[in-house]
Amino acid sequence: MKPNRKVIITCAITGAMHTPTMSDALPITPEQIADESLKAAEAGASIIHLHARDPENGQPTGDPKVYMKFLPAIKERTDAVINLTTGGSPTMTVEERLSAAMLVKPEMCSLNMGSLNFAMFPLADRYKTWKYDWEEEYVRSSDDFIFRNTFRDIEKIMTIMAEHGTKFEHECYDVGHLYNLAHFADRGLIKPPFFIQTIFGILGGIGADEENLMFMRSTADRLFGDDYQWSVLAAGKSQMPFSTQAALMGGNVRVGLEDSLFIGRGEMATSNAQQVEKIKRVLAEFSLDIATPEETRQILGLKGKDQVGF
Ligand code: KMH
Ligand code: ZN
Repeated sequence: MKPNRKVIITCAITGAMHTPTMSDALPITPEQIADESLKAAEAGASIIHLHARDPENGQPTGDPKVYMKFLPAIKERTDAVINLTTGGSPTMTVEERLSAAMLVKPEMCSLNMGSLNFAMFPLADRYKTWKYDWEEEYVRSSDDFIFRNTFRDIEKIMTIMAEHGTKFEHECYDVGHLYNLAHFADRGLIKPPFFIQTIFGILGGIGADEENLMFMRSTADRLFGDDYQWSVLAAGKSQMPFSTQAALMGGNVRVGLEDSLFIGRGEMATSNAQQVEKIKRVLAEFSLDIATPEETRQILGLKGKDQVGF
């Protein structure tokens, strides 16, 4: 891993796995998504990872028109790097997942590095009533969901987005996904430096155990040497402990309501910015400085805010 003195904080604002019933803080409308993004950026996040939701009912959508209701407002009011999902949601085809990113040509987008079971159905039993009709079935049906990211899918997203100069947040949910990235690098389809997001604690992916943190890190070191920046996200209650450990090991961190709705044990987060502020406080305790958006662009070799398509 390339040693990096400044810590890049990514904030994933809303995602597609949590549903409106699960937290009143989860942003749904374009106004809420823009507002949460700006506050997270002000709090210290230099990358904002974004999904879109139907403003009427919070259902995840890949519709570029919905993205365009909040992206320009975010771009206008912050220098933070905008990173669009290409993972979308369980109900979307790969084409739907890619359509907004193809249109807006962001500085960064996610690229999920392998197929896996991706489940949140155990959460369903926590709720007796739901805010919207679609939610319960959406959560429960994840016991039969395969998050499809075949080699062909990955190559397609990689090739199309690279033509737009977009760099990737390589989402690696298990150790094989690191080898998949190495495969594409060996074929010369993608060039370093890589921004590797190792992900822990998704039901279907590698568990949030410390040994796995070390294992993913040492495997990435073996495969990519100094040619990558390492970032860590962990789902739910592991979010802050894993971010802290990653930062102490020289890595970067991702927080945000996409990955965890909590701020402490049993305590719901009230905003994305609250999680950014918390990890920033932790980093400060260890004299770790955070990267500004410009420093982040430089570290990751991004094309620049003025080169996007929106
Ligand atoms: N929800 C995260 C665990 C994507 O947007 O492409 C992974 C993610 C996927 O952020
Ligand atoms: Zn995402």
